Amino acid sequence: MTYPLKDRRIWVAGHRGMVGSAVVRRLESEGCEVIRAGRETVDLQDQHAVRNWMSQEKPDAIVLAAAKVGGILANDTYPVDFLYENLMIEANIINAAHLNDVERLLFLGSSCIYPKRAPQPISEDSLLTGPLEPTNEWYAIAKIAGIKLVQAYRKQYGRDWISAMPTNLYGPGDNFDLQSSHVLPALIRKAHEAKLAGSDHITIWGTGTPRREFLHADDCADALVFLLQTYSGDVHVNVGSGEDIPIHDLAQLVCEVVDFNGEIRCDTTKPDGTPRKLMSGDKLREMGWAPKIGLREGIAAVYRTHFAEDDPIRGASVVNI
Ligand code: GFB
Repeated sequence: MTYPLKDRRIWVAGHRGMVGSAVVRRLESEGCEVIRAGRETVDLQDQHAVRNWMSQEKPDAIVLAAAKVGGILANDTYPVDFLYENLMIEANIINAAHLNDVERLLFLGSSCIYPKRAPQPISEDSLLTGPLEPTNEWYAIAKIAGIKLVQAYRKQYGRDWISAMPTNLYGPGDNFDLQSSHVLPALIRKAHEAKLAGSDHITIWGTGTPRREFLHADDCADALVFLLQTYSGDVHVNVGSGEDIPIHDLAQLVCEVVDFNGEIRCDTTKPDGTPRKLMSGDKLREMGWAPKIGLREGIAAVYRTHFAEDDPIRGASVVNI
């Protein structure tokens, strides 16, 4: 199956977010027209506004990267926001895409959709086979609903739409707010600020024993464009690096990159979350895609981009739309 992007009009929903902006960069070489719509243009939580906007813009394809995202503490603290806002955004966009005959749609989920104790590495068929991780079950349920809605439109209306499940992502334009961010940007910022302050330690959340898989946003964007062009199937596709690392070792790696030599302390009043969520990348590898950016190299690039001249910390809001 091939879907040539040249001369197509592709809406990147969530174009300002870390993933959305990486997809916009990746599409630059495809000869397509990228449609952008900030929330000043259309409120994605307003069904009427989304239908009106879509009927005027009539994109040929949509990369649905708009979502309310955040780390473990934000997810655990704002369950209504993570469930309700993500349900509204995806339902409005997917339904309006159907009403406007959008040819291709790629829905973006997350690796937290899988059961807390799924056998590792986690394959796509582990979905809905066990209880979710409590700290982010609301976001997970919203994303599972999105996967199912895409499948429903394939089944009932023959829509050639697909879903992708990225692992924990990091990259340029990440959220560095220490309360709402994911672990990797938080550790980069903590090590950097400790170095500037001459502090003798940084404090990480939890025990440092959970393991996480990381993929650079530019690798993720490359995989998403690859799938948009080549994949058609009911089953969602995992997008990961295929390697995971204990959080404590990640903190050590970040300190090496930042050149901070202090102690790494653990605040065990904060949650660990799921012990591990390494995904199987076999399905995507068999299609011929593989990541290019190694973790150390990727962290160093993010550090240069956001902290080299000690940029003001871009504490992006929790809402990356
Ligand atoms: O990245 P993170 O916030 O989210 O946390 P999840 C990953 C691990 O890093 C957890 C630990 O065990 C955290 O306790 N950690 C250590 C820290 N220090 C820090 C810190 O300073 N900040 C943060 N944020 N974590 C998310 C889901 O789960 O995964 C989202 O909540 C999404 O919905 C995302 O699915 C991909 O990996 O635990």
